[in-house]
Amino acid sequence: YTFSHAVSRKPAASIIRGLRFEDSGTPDHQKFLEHHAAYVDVLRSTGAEVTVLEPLEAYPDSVFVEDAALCLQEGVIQMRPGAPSRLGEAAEIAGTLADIYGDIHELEPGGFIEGGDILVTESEILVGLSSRTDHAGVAALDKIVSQWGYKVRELQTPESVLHFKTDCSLLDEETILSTKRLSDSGCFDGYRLLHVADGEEACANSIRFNEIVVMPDGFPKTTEMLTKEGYDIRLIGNTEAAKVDGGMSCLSLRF
Ligand code: CIR
Repeated sequence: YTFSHAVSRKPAASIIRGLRFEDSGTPDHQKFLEHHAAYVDVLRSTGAEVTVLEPLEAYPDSVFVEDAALCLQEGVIQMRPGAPSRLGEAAEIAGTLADIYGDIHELEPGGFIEGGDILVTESEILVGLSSRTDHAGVAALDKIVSQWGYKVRELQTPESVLHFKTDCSLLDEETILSTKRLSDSGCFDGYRLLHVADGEEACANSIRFNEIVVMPDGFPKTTEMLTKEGYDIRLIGNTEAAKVDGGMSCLSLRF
C-alpha cells in the first residue's frame, strides 16, 4: 500500500502540560519542534504530500493527531478520545480531513476509542481495549467499518501500556514488529512476527511509510535487526515526545 498523504500538527507550547503515565521530565518545546520538523521531512522524502497544521494551544496533546481520527481508503472516522482533555481534538481535525476526504463519519456517542489503539492490517482491524478505548467505542467503529467489509478484532492492551500501538507496528503486509509483552497473548498468530530487543520496548511504536521505516533514535539492537531484515530505516529524535508517551505513529495520520 502506498501512502499519498500524511497530516500532522506542530506541537503547541502547552505540550509541557501533556498527559503522561509517569513523570520523566517536561518536554522541551523547541527541541520537540525540531524533532517534529525532521519527522515531516522524512515523510515528505517518500514523495507523499504532508499537511502540517498549526499548533492548538488549548489541547496540549494535540500534536498526537493519530488519536483523533482513523483514515481508511473508504473514508475517515472521527474518533472519540477517552481522555477527557482530548475529546475535543477530534472535531478540530475533522475540518481539515473533510477538505481532503469529503465526508467525515462520526461514531455513535457513548463509547470511547483512540486511534493509538487501532492497528489496520491487510486483512483486519485490531483494536486494543485500554484506559482510553472501551467496548462501546470498538462496537461503534465496527458498525461503520463492517459496511466497508472490514473485520474488527477486539483485544486487550497490556495494563502498563498506554495504547495498543505503543507496543506494535505493521512493517509490511504480513509482518508486525512487537514487544514480547504484547505478542505473548498470541494476538499476532498468523502474522510474521519480529520482536524488539529486550530493553528497547519503546521503539515498537515505529511506522512503515512507503519504502521506509521510521523509528525513534536510540534503539541500536532493534535498528540493526530490522536493517538486516532488509528494511530501510530512518531515525528520528523522539526524546521529547517520549516524555509524554508519544511515538512515531502518534505524530501523523497516513493515507
Ligand atoms: C496522551 O496521553 O494521550 C498523550 N500524552 C500521548 C498520546 C500518544 N499517542 C499514541 O500513542 N497514539
